[in-house]
Amino acid sequence: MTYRSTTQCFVTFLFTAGVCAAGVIGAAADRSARPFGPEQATGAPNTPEAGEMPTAWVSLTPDSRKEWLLLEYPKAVKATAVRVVQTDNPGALERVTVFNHRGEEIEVWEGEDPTPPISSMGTSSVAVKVDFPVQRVKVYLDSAAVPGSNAIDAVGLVDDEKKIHWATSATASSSYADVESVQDLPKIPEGTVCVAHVDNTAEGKQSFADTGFGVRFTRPDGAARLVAIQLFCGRYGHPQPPQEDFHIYLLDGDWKLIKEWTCPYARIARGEQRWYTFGVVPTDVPREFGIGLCFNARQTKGIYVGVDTDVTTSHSYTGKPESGYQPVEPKHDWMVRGFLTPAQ
Ligand SMILES: [Ca+2]
Ligand SMILES: [Ca+2]
Ligand SMILES: [Ca+2]
Repeated sequence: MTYRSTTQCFVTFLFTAGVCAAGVIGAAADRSARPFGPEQATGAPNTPEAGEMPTAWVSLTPDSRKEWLLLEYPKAVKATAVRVVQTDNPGALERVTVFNHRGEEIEVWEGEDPTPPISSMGTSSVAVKVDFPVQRVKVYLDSAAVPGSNAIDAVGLVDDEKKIHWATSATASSSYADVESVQDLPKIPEGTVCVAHVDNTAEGKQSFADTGFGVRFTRPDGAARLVAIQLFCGRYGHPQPPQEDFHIYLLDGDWKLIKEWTCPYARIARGEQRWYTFGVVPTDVPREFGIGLCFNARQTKGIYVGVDTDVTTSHSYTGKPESGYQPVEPKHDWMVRGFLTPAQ
């Protein structure tokens, strides 16, 4: 699991857009674009180095599913190639399609990414052989096959005069730009129903380096939307919190990701464990749902989650959305609660 702090990226990123090669046609990079959004794949390449840079598109989750990026160009051209500029964990490109004037999708390439996964970055060029002008291109990534975020900085459309056109708009299967941070709440929101298995006393505490926490809940009758979560936890490690976020997941009954939220590590005080209440963007939940947590803990930084052994049966799991969840044993539950409101 990779972790990134949007704030940190803003601070450290040096903007180098506007440096375009001769013969390049198309839009300049959209400076109002959201970090990591599909719009970051429009315009000419503007990501100066490999890594998690906000000037490239990154999917919502690093490895949990297949992803795609659909690009629109300023005009239809006689296309000869598509160039996919990959700036983090390349090698996941598995298919490229184009669209004819009737909107039909035509596959032009499928196979092994010309840029191998061992590269830090690279441009994959695939030939286009179609007898109609091209204005839309779709690239497909087998994200799960290449660990980490498979960032795409730009996608060039090469015409029969070898001019490269850059996209002016883009949409994607998902985007890390859609991750939202949770809000600190001073108290439990009024009019909510609590879903919980645990009491107020922790008989233990747990931290995981390479996996995360999951708790299953059943939505009560009349409650529909998750609006807040509560964690009984405390931070450990260096006194200064790391400049990164931990992750909170809303999962369905099959542990598939519905929504992800981030929370800065700094919101959790070092030392003694206590309840923290966080507001989330209200989100409808299925009858059976899960709440997941992932902290990317190390010896120097981590968060202990309270363990309640005073439960009649376990509802808790270890795992991560991309690798699945396994039930805990012996009997205990992670100290996590959810708060729901009726449907609007
Ligand atoms: Ca991936
Ligand atoms: Ca870009
Ligand atoms: Ca207890």
